[in-house]
Amino acid sequence: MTVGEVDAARNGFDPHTILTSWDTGEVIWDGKGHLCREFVVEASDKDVEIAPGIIFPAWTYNGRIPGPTIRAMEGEQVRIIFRNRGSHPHSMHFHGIHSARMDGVPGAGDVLPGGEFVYEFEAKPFGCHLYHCHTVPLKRHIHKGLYGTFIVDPDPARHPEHEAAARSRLLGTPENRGWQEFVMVMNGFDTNFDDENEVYAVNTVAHAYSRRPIVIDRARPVRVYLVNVTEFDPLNSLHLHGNFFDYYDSGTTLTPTLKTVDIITQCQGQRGILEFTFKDHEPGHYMFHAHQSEFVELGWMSMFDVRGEIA
Ligand SMILES: [Cu+2]
Repeated sequence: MTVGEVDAARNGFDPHTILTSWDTGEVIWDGKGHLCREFVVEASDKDVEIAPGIIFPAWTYNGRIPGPTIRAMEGEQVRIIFRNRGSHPHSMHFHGIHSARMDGVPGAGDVLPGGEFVYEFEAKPFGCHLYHCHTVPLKRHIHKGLYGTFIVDPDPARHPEHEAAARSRLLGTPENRGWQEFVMVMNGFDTNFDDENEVYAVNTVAHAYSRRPIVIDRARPVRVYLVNVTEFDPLNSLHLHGNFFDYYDSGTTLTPTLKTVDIITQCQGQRGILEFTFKDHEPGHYMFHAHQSEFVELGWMSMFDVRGEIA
């Protein structure tokens, strides 16, 4: 494992906080008589400590990697005010259903340094999505840290056949509060610019969740929004120890697309939702990590600290 501590205060963010931080924006009137959920995102250059003593010259959304976890409900109008305070042109390209004008690609929402663009679209389809910079050269712009998770919660009223599942996914409901939800972005960092990663992580800081395990209440189920943005390697993966989970590919269904698996493999840009429980397990430290051993040694090793009384 890495030796020493990463200075979260200097980074301005802590991977443990990122796990459960949702940016739900602000609900405003859009000026045309409709309600709209508005977010503000700024790109900036920033040095980020990704492992003890290893400083990466990053580009960030809102000063953190991954950027804010933007969360809205299916059908809501979403407006993202994007300001580029960085030294290079950038954009926000959302995975979702929207018009070409709002796609955040060269010629449609890429923003020069000092500029601003407002992306506006309906939040759909429900699921676990992502956003990232789509300015060329793409692999450099993404890998520098310009990516984040975009969660669209299902609207239970639209899914009467799976209303209970939809309510459990919808932030703010009592059913949702029964769950322990975490966002995990699998990423890597090429510190010497040779097109290979020297450091791997979930939510940026190598070994953050093995040095300080994620505390789990065994009585409550766990839901992980898992996104792979790792550049330069074709695949990344998550393997859970001592347990199995159900998986919802892209999160766009309310019934699992894979049942009872203990590894999920994702290409870059792939993502999905994992659901599992430790209710019948004894308390203890349960590992989860990439099943590529190289990634494990270079930072992608994590631990759940399952707590609770045994009946
Ligand atoms: Cu960019």
